[in-house]
Amino acid sequence: MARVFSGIQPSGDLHLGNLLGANLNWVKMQHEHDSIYCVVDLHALTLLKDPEALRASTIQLAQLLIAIGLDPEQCILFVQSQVPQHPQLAWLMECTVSYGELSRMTAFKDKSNRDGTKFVSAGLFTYPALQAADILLYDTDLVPVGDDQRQHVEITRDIAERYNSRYGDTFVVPQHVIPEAGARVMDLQHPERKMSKSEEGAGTVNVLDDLKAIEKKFKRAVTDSESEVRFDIEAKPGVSNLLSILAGATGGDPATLADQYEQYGPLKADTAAAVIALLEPIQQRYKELAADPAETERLLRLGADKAEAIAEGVLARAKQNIGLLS
Ligand code: ATP
Ligand code: LTN
Repeated sequence: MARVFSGIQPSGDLHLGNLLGANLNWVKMQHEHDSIYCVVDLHALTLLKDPEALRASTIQLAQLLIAIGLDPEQCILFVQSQVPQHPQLAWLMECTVSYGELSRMTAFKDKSNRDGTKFVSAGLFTYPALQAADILLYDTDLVPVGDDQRQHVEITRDIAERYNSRYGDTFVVPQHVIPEAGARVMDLQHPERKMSKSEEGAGTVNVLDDLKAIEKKFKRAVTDSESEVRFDIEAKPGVSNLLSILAGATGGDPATLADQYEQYGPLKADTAAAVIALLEPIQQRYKELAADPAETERLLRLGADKAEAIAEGVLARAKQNIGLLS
């Protein structure tokens, strides 16, 4: 059975992009493969955080993932900092990746240049080494992510191949899994940029948003001055984004769905309705889980123990091959 691994940062509110780009695939894959999912709190430290807010976001994100459908009996769900092998292997990864390779990462360039980023931590720069450690620690075959993570999975493959050729066969070389619809959900107000946790506003649809507010956000979504409904990301980014969201939420194909609409109004209304139908039961389940954080913490601790049992063996192999004492 294939091994699946993916991670998500507790860096802000979970949004529709996360859901359609990654998390719904996680739910599906837990039934088909041997799946491990991680709330990557160490990655969230790359941008300055309030300690209490970080702790609360970590628990909340785990509860949201369970509410979406991750089942701790079907997959391993854990928090990165509770498995010490992650930062340990990350050092070996940092010594296997080059400064030049890390300098080419678009996520680093974007985040370090963003307005309001006063302090660019070294961790933001070496972030992909920790991500490579996350993935390689579990002999991972498949990494379900959104399109923006393509480059980070590529660099993980390069690191694994380099390590294997320098020190002998050590790591499985993983592949990304990117969904056909919803891999790149764009901001509803700025359809030229991706919906993002760190750029909230009227263009971001959060999983816990009030359902009426979601309807409004879709009604006000930016389209264009033509009136033709057509799937064409270059020429019609706003309309194409709505079609992708509708397809991602209903399991259809954006270009085929376009044929069913002649006007923007009904497309917006149907997309809002599909998203609300997707989110309403998630919000219900989340409310129940949120009432018992101690139970979530217990489940996460069990997950961390299961993850560590696997990570321990892979780290020992990596240390042995590179010449460290056991
Ligand atoms: P940040 O803005 O802080 O970088 P984020 O919203 O990009 O956060 P991450 O924790 O970095 O969220 O990503 C979690 C998963 O969600 C990743 O697999 C990522 O590819 C996916 N993802 C994030 N944003 C989108 C989006 N707009 N469309 C599709 N997938 C997305
Ligand atoms: N960098 C990713 C989060 C992440 C991840 C991972 C994804 C950290 N470790 C391992 C897949 C596999 C992000 O920002 N979305």
